[in-house]
Amino acid sequence: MITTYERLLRIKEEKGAGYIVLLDPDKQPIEKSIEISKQAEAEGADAIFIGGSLLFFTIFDEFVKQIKQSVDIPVILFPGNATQISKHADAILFMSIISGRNPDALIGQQVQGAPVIKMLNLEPISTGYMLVESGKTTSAEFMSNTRPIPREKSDIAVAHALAGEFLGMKLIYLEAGSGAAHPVPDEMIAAIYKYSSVPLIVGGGIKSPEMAEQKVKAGASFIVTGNVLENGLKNGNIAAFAKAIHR
Ligand code: 1GP
Repeated sequence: MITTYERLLRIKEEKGAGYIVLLDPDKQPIEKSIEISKQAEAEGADAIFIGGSLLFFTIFDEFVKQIKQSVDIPVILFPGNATQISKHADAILFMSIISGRNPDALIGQQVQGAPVIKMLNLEPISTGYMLVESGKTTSAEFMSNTRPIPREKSDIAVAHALAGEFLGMKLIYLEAGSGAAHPVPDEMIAAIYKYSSVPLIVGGGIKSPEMAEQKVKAGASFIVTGNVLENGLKNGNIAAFAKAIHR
């Protein structure tokens, strides 16, 4: 059977780049999240991510179960910490915040989560998570207690991405942070794309299909949006992003 990671690679292969919709369980009632998921699938999104830097939500497992029951596209966990694990997902981004120097975010939470993931038989996708400065302090930055990479320092970003690749990571996630004032700069994406062969996920502060298209042109393999849909979902919204992102 094909793994979720292989499904992601296939999406990139067939469509040039993939579009992923992020659901933060805290942001809206579960019914609304289900509605967003169904619309995402109907309008051409390729996968759903579920997670958040900090969750007040108490029925994470039930949330993931209900989203999984609502769609056929992959449902992938994007955990803020080791409590955000559910057997109902197709896979989990097994992330290390490689842009930071906080041992708990580099390996501590992973040690907490690994045995649970093993026991649940959940597919881990090794992901190097890189926070990039985005104009204001984001929840991801504050909660992870790490400093983001300066926006203008593409060379530093390239070195981190290469280190992630050489450590065997299967994805690099370039993150400006949810609700970022500025998304990850195109120049930084292009610089990493030039040197690294690992698929790049780019997210945080992407507010329009045009912006998403620019990121794909720069070298992003997957685009993630969260806030832009949660704040005002209209018919055709997701389709416009999918159209801009897909070849
Ligand atoms: C956050 O990359 C995601 O991890 C999405 O960010 O909510 O700003 O779209 P936004």
